[in-house]
Amino acid sequence: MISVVGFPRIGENRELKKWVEAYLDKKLTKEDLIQNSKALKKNHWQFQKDYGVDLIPSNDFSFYDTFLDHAVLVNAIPEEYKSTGLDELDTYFALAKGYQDEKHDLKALPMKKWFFTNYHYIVPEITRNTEFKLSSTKPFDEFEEALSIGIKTKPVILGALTFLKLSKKTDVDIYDKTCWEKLLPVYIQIFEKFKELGAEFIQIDEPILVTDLNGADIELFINFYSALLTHKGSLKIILQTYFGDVRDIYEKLFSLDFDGLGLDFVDGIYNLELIRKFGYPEGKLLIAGVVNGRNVFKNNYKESLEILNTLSNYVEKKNIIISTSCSLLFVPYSLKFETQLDNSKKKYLAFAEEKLKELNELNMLFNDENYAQNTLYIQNIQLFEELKANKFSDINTIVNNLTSDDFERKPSFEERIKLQKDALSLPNLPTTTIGSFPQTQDVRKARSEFKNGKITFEEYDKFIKQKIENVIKLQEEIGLDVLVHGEYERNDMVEFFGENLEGFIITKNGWVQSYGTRCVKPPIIFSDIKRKRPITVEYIKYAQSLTKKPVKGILTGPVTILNWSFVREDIPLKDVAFQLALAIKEEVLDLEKEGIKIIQIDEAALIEKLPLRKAYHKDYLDWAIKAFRLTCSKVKPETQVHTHMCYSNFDDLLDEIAKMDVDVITFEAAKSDFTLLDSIKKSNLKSEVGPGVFDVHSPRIVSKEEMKQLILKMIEKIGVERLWVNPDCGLKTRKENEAIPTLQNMVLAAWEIRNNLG
Ligand code: THG
Ligand code: ZN
Repeated sequence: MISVVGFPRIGENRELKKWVEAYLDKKLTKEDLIQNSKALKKNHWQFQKDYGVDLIPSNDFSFYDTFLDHAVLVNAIPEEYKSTGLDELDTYFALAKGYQDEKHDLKALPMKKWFFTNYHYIVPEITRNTEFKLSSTKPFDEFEEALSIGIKTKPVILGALTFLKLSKKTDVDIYDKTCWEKLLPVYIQIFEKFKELGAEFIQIDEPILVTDLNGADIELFINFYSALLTHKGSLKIILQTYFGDVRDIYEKLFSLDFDGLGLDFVDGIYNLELIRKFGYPEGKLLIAGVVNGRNVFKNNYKESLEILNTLSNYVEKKNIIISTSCSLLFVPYSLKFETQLDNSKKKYLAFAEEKLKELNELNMLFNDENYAQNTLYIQNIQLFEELKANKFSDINTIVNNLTSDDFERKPSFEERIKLQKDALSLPNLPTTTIGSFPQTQDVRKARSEFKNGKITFEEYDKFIKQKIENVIKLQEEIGLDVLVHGEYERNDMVEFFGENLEGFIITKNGWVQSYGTRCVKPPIIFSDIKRKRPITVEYIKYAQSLTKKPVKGILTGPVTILNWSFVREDIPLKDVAFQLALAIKEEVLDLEKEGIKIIQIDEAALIEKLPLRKAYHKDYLDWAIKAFRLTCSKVKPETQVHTHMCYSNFDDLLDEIAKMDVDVITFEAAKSDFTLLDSIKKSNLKSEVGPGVFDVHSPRIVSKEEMKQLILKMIEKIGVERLWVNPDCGLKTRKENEAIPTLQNMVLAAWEIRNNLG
C-alpha cells in the first residue's frame, strides 16, 4: 500500500494563490473562489489516485494555512474577530491578514516558521476564555467532495499536543487537565462525524513528537489519546509523525490504541534503531516514510529498500505502507514544466508528481521477490553510481587547507569599531534600511520582459540604474545616514545568488508555498559552487558614485543561501556552506576594493535548520557560524560588516550569535516586549544593534511619536552608543506610499532624540 502525508495545495501554476489574491482584491467572487478551489482539490485527489496512492489525504487543502484551519475548527479564535459581522470565510481571512473598518482595527495573527522548513504557520492564541467547540465543517466537506468523485480519502487532522504546544498561551497551562479536557470532546466529535460519513482512515499529525519532550508532554499525550481512542469505533487512526524520530516516546506509544504509526525514515533514521531495540507492536500498520517530502532529489531505491527490508523483520510485510517522509507541501509540483532543463540534471530530480511515481515503483519492488533483477531497480542504482562520480570536487582540499586565520577577523571588535567610527563619521543613532525597497509593478514588469527577451540587457540595465538613481535621491531627501541601492535587480535574495553562482539549477516553475499566498522558488544546489564573476558590484558601485553618504553593499550570507535552497543529500551541508562562503567572500572583497565601506551579509535564515533536538545544536552552530566568519575574515578593520537576521527568537542563542563577530546586527525587535534587548545586554554580544523600530509586514503608516517612544525605550535598555535606527526587515513587499511616510517619520524620530541628547 501507498500513503501520502499531504499534497501541495497552491496549484501547479499557483492558481490558488492567484484566486485568493484576486478574491481579496475584490476581483473574483466568493462563489468562484470556492468553485475553483473545489475543482483544484478534485484534480489533486484524482491525480494521486491515478498514481496508485491508496491513502490519499484530504483536509490538507487550505485557503491560507492548515494550522489556522485547525484553530477555526476547534474555535480557538479571539472574540473580537467574531464580532465583525463577517461571514465564515471572511472572518478566516481577517485572522490571516487583519481587518479594518470604521469600528475595527484587527491585526493579522502572527506567523512562525514550521519546524525547520521555509513554511510559516499562523499562531493562534489560547486563553482561559477559549471555548473549544467544533466550529467548522471543512474536514467533513472535503471528505464528501472527494467521495463525490468516488475517492474515499484519509482526512488529516492536526493532533492535540502539536496544536497546544505550538499555539500561543496566555494565562493557561496546557498541562492542566482542565485545559486539554475541554479540547477532547471536539476531537471525539470529529471522530463521530467521520464515522457517520463512512471514513475508514484518519491521520492525526503530531510532528511535535520528534522534538525533545518532557515528562509533562508525554503524560498529556498519553492521557489525551487514551481517552480519545476509546471513541474511534470502526475508524482506523494513524498517528503521523515527521521531521525526525520519536525517541522520547516510542515505546510508550505501544499501549495506545492507534491502528498505525507514521514514522519518518529520512529525517528520522533513528526510528529504525528504535524499532530494532524495542520491536514493533503486533498487528499495527507502519507508515514508512522513505520518500523525502522536503527535498527534490530522486529516491535512492537501494537505500529505501534496505530500510523497508529491515522493517519487514519486525513488521509483517502486509502491514508496511510505503509513504512520503512528510507532506509534499515543501516541494514543487512537477518536473514537466522544466522544459529548459537538461536531462543530465533532470534525471536526478523528483518533484511531487515524480515522487508519486517513486512511491509506486518502490511499492512494486518491495513486493517483488526478485527486485534486484528489475530494470527500474538496476537503473536507479546506476543513476546513483553516476551521481557519486559527480561529487563535489576540490572541497575537501580547500576546506582542509583553511586555517584558523581564515575564520578570524582582526583586530578585535573594540579596536575595529573605533577605526570605523573615524572612517564613517556617522552621527549617534545612525539611520538605515535593511536593503530592499518596494518592488513596484514596473520592476517586476521590466524583469519579466528582460527574462522573456522582450527588452535587451541594455534597456534593462538602464532601467535598473534609473531606479537606483531615484532611490538614492529619495534616501537623501528623507535624510537617512547609510543608504542602499534598493535591490531592484534581484527577484529573491537567495534565488538571485543562485542564478549568478555556478553550481545551481534554477527552475522555471519550482514554486513552493512560504506563507499564505506567498511562494518562493528555491534554487537547487547541484555541483561545485563557484563565482563566475562579480555579482553585485556594478550596481552597488554605481549607487555609491551618486552620493557622498556611505552606500551599504547588501549580500546574502552562505547559511541563508544554503537553508533556502534545495541541497544534495549525499554531500555534507557543512561542505556546501563553506563553498558558498568562499564564493561570497570573493564578492565581499571585491566590494571593498571598489570603495564600499559598509557591507551587510544577510543571514536571515541562520538558524532555520537548527536541529530540532538540543543535543545537535552545537555541531550545526559551529559550522554555520564558521561559514559566516569565512566570508568576512579578510576585510579591512575600517570596513564595517553588518548582518541582518529575521525572526529574532534567538534569545537562547545570543552567545553563539556573538561568535559571528559582526560590527552591526539588525533584527526584528520583539513585537511589544523588549526582553531580547535585555538578553543582548547580558550576553557576550558586543556588536552595535539595530532592533527594528517598525514592522515592515504591516501596511500601517507608523507615526514619529510611536517610533520615538520605542527608540527611547531601546536607549534605556541598551544605551545610545551602540544603537542603530532601522525598520525590522526589507521593504520589498511594501507599497511605496506605505514605506516612504514611515521612513520619513523614522528619520525625524531619530533626529529629535539626537537633538535632545545634545
Ligand atoms: N526568500 C526566501 N525565503 C524566505 C524569504 C525570502 N523565507 C522567509 C521569508 N522571506 C518569507 N517571505 C516571503 C515574502 C514575500 C514573498 C515570498 C516569501 C513573495 N513571493 C512572491 C509571490 O509569492 O508572489 C513570488 C516572488 C516574486 O515574484 O518576486 O512575495 O525573502 N527564499
Ligand atoms: Zn528580515
